[in-house]
Amino acid sequence: MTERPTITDTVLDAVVVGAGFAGMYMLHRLRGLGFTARAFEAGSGVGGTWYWNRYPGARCDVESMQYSFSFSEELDQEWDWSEKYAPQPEILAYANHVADRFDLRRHIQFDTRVTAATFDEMEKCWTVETDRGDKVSAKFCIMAVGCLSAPNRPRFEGIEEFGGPVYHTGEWPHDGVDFTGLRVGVIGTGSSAIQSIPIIAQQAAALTVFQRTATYTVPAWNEKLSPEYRQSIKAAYPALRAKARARPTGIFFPFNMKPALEASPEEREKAYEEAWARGGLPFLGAYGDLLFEKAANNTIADFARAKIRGIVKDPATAELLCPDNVFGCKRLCVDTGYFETYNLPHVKLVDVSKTPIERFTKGGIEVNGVEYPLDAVVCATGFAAMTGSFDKIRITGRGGLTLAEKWRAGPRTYLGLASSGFPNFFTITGPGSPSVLASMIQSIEQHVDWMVDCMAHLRDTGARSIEPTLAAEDAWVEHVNEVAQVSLRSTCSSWYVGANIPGRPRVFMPYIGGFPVYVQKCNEVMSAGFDGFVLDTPAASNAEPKVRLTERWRVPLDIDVISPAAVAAKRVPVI
Ligand code: N01
Repeated sequence: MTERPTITDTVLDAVVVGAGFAGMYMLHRLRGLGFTARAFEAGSGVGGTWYWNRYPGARCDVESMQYSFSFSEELDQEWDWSEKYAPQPEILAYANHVADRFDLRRHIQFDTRVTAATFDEMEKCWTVETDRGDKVSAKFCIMAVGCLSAPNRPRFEGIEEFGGPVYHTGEWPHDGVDFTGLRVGVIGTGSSAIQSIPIIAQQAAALTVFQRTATYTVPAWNEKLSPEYRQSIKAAYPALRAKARARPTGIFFPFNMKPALEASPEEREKAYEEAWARGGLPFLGAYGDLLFEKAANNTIADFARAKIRGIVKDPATAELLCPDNVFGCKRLCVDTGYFETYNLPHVKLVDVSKTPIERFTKGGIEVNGVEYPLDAVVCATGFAAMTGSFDKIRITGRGGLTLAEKWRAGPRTYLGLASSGFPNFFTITGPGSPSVLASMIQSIEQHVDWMVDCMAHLRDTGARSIEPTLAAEDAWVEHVNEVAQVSLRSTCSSWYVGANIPGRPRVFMPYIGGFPVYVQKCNEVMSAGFDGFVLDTPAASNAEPKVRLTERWRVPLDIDVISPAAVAAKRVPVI
């Protein structure tokens, strides 16, 4: 960490908390419209998720040609992704390239964690404080803290007595870890575990996986991208981006809207085999009713379990690995050689669903009276999703209300953009927006463009503040809940509902109604002069909002996938 003077007398238009993809793009847009802004970032570099998650095998599960910024045609053309699913180092290199290319670093204070943000009702501005003693004032406070960035470290008894190192996948050492010759334990079987287990198994002398819930995972069939393929995408990049924006997930891939229950068993088997052969998250797009009808979901779940039984040679291990919950209810995983890893003689699976991990001992982990000897442990135990990073900062709005108090029974926002009682406070990919159910980078860009147009409108009109009305927020929260109930996604104990961590309120946090439907709503709110928001505007001003950045989000729905009937019935298939 480099020495630097404390910043105490700065007055800015905006403070941005975080310099991942969200914070970087926000800085870029703010600077472009002449706002003064500074980002505070806890890490020593840009990249957010891709800065922290350096565990072995970390890579994206959205195809790289679509997992990138879309705002700059030059950026699209000059960057070359090497693989279908980009590995973490390459995504981090891309983030660094963006920071350099758009000259963002000089607006970022690294190695600095924001500890408090307090709204001054008289001055209508935020005071933001950091763990390095900085205290700056800004009209707008923008949270770019990410959805999966507060690691969940369960409090296992005896963990401090364990003789070896304990790692968390979300805070991986920058120098890497050499597991050669070690007996390694991995706790958890979510996406991070599923990606890292096959790689750790290649190094470790023995690998023991502690599984609480078995996971559905689909092969990635990752491969190198040829220059010809890259060129074919680049030749029509804007068209691909436009098609992606019109999709429920903000990602373009083949999708079949026909119901699984209307197909014969033979037709279904063929469709699932073909979708499995394509691999990845689009597997869930094999039929249109899979996340709405339990009987339809059973057909794809049976297919996936048969695949596991076909791959894993030991029948008892195969049965343990077969999930019994709704397929795709928890976030679907995408793997390379995950189930095959359990055929290796030095890899063991331990069920901790009925008998949880009792304690760490000096030499290992104890479950049900049995000690498993270990030299190192990897906690792939996930995150306090969506709200965890907000909880770490004391955020105080009007009347001394803290965000933690307001969100005690679950997050409450209007459109996931802002929260009543917290004027001039924006939440990029906040709870109540599609965020993790859509391509994160698309979600980030749409949110930032909307927010910066909104801030520019305040500047145009001389307005001092904006915040949602309680009525608009309540109606939106109700809608988010109502739509969630339609999907089978709301039925299991996933991090989407906060159920991965004991004591968190059970609320479906992201908006599942589909990215384009959501974007339409944001556009309508802006066109109607920020309907559902209260602006503290001078009486003389009734200027209409000028659309500067949000124009590119005015795309039609993709009728093949999102028919008006599907939207009316709130059955928009989000993968
Ligand atoms: O975390 P998770 P993750 N004792 O919460 C288990 C994104 N991501 O880091 O299911 C024992 O999914 C827990 O068990 P259970 C992606 O959106 C993307 O893997 O709660 N076990 C679960 O098995 C993903 O969904 C990519 O019963 C305990 C595991 O730990 C999200 O991040 C890659 C436990 C946690 O799984 C989070 O993924 C990686 C305990 N006390 C992540 N506590 C890609 O782009 C928790 N567990 C590919």
